[in-house]
Amino acid sequence: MGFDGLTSPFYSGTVIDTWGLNNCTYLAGSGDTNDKRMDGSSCIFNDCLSFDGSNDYLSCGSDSSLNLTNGVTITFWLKLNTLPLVNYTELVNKGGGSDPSYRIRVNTNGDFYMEVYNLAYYYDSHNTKLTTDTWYFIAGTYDNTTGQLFLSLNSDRKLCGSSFAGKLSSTAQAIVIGGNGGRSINGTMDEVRIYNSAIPVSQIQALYLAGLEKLLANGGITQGEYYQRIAELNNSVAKE
Ligand SMILES: [Ca+2]
Ligand SMILES: [Ca+2]
Repeated sequence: MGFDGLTSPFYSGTVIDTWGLNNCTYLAGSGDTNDKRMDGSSCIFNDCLSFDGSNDYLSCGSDSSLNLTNGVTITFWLKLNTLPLVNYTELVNKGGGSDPSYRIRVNTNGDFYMEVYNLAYYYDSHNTKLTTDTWYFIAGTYDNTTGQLFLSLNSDRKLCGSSFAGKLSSTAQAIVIGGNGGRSINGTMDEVRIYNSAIPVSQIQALYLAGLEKLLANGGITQGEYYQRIAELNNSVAKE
C-alpha cells in the first residue's frame, strides 16, 4: 500500500490496496479537514499519509486474505513528529483485545515491538528506541515453521524469539494502520506492506536500500547520513 494517487486535499475516504482485497478507509476524526496527503521530499515513494495524533487511522477491513496463519511480514516507513501520548499505540495491528493475531506497536518512550498470538502473546521490542523527525524502515517477520520472530530497524535486525510455536490465530477484527482511533501516531507513514510469509532478510534489505535511494534523491536525508546508513547496511549484509 503505497498511498499513491490520492488527490489533494485528502482528509477522509478510500486508500487503495494494491492487492485489491483490502482497501482502507482513512478516518481523521470529526471536524479534522487537514490535508493528509503529502508528497515529494515529505515521503519515500511518491505520496504518503500524515497522521495528526488525534483519531487519525486507516481501517482496512477484515478480508480473510489477512488471516496469515502460517507466517507474516510487516514492512513500512515511519517518521514520527512526536512520540506517542499513550503506550500500545498502533502502527499496524490485525486484531486486538481477546481476539488478536499480529501487530507492531510503539510506546511513549519510543520502544517499539512486534507481537504475534497463538493461544498466548509472543512479543519483544527492538533494542533501539524510535525518536522523532527521522525516517525509519521497520520490518517484522514471523515464520511458524521455525518459530522465529525478527524485528528490523533500518538495517539492524534483531532475533526476538525462536521458541514460539504454531500457526497464528485468525481474527475477524479489522486491520488498522497508524492508530485505532484512541491510540494514534503523530507522524507520517509510507509504503506499508504485509506479506503472507516471513520474507528473506535479503528482500528486507533490498526494500530498505530502495527507500534509502529515494530518500537521498528527494532530499529527505543528507548525503552524509545516506553514506552512514549504507555502511551500516553493508555491515549487516556481511553478518547475515
Ligand atoms: Ca508512497
Ligand atoms: Ca485528527
